[in-house]
Amino acid sequence: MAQAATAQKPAETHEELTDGFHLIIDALKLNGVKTIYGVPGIPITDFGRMAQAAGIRVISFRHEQNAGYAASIAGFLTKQPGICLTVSAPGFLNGLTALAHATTNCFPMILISGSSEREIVDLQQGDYEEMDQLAVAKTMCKAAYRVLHAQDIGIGVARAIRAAVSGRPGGVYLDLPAKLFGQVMNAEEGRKSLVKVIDAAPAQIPSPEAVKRAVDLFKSAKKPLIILGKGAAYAQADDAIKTLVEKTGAPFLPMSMAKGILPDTHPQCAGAARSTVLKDSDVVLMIGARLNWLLSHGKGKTWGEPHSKKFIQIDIEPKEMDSNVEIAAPLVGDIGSCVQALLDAMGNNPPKAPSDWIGAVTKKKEDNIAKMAPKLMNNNSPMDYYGALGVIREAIKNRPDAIFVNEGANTLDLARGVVDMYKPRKRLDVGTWGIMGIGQGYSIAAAIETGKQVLALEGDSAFGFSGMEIETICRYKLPVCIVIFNNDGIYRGTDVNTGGGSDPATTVFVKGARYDKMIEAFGGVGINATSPDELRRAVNQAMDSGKPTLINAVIDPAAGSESGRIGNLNPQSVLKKK
Ligand code: ADP
Ligand code: TZD
Ligand code: MG
Repeated sequence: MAQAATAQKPAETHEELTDGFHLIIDALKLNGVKTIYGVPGIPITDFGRMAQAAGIRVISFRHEQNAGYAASIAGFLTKQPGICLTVSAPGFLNGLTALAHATTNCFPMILISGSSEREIVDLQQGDYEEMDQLAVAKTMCKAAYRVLHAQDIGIGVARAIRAAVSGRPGGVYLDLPAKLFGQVMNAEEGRKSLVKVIDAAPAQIPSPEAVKRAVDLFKSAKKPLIILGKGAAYAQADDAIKTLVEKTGAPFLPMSMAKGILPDTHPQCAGAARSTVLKDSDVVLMIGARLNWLLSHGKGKTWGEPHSKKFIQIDIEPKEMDSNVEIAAPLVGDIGSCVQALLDAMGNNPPKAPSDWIGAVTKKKEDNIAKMAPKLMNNNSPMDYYGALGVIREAIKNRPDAIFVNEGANTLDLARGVVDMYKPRKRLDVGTWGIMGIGQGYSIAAAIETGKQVLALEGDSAFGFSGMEIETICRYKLPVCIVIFNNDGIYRGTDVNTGGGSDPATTVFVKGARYDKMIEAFGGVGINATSPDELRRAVNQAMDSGKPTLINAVIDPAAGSESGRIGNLNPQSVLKKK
């Protein structure tokens, strides 16, 4: 509120004035916004400067997409909307992928873009960076608003915040035309026009009938399974979830970003017996996870005999129920309230998972873990994925507070299985779309929002999507250690161009590239690691020092498989086989 400008009108009125710039900053600060991620330029350069001067941390990126990913994951980590700020048309479009990504992943985020003059845009008269941004954004987010008058800034910001975090969280677009920033109004009127959002994401209590239905069904289970999704991680209901899991004794399966709500080393964790629990369970309680492609839509071979199981689903979004298969016991509400309601209804007599089922799952899991163990201990050079992942796994075990960012194909799928997480919201990855490019944006936001060390494990292709942001990491001196699993390409570095021309295959990169040299250009630490022992030393050095570090981990170019673990999703040409 101290931001109201003190500019004075001509002497006779002495009216205290404020303007759009200050009102937007005041509205954001009033609602607890501490950080803005963005890229400056017309018409928001001065806005960024003034926000910084007013005590908001303004992190300047090299590309809006990465700033957008940073904002999206800030939203996931904090339950407050992450803010991304861009210029008009091209900057806005660069941020839009991240806005859509936030919406798809149910992360609260607000993309704020400056835009050009409405009168010119609407008559298509060719303004500087002209585009009807509001119309474009609408299809990609939960809500989209434009503010035309300074006196509406308070309401505009409040609506954007509430839309982003209430119900199922998602991306919101806020369009701010250039003229708005300079609009002047009476400072006192301006202060009164601001809105502090009260109870932005109200608890949503499930109905007692729905709770009873869910408990009765869960009690009938002979082979219960609890699936935790990233909605459960987002909800920050960690204690209630842990109590529910432990009281029922049921095996639990964490989806990728739900790893660590309970430790992966927990006796009930069925991560290493995934196929078995999906196939053989009879009642499945889903907490903040969707039956989308990541769970084979709840049907097919993965899930065993047709109609062999019943689902209980906890979700804040009523439309999620029956989206892929019938949900026998829908529990609509927020996860904290729903899990607590289940606990209350179970009281001192919770259903206990039968011991033969627990025994079968535990046996399967121990067999799989034992099979994997020797692979992770090899010291081959060049490294295969397992030898290198053994080192990463150990690094997170030794530093369970570190945030682990992960993208790639093999580098993602194998790491997900191997690297145990011990605490909630420590694993951040490609999410619902399997999107490449989140690496540096996520790392930057994770370091800034949590103050913790970040370990980012990225395929050489994945890294390339946001590689330039290593300059941002060095500029802000962030404790980020990037490990690139460099196998000379996408999935593998050994493909050849079967057409026989001189162009390389479409999936390979320059052989023996030294990504570690790139960060040296910005004063960071670059290390080349050719064996697990070297990689271990390098990771320890980086994480002890907290200095921006990029480790080029040389992986055998032949070690990976096409599309990692999801090669089956590639369409096949019948003609190819002729
Ligand atoms: P995963 O990819 O880990 O399986 P999804 O992103 O598919 O997870 O699912 C997350 C689900 O969690 C979404 O359907 C979303 O509506 C839901 N969700 C998010 N936050 C909450 C909350 N606080 N309470 C209830 N459901 C939530
Ligand atoms: N573009 C975007 C935005 N997201 C994508 N998922 C892809 C393209 C396609 N893609 C994948 O699904 S994984 C991947 C691409 C390009 C890169 C895999 O190579 P990598 O990992 O070097 O990162 P591995 O270890 O070599 O498999
Ligand atoms: Mg690769």
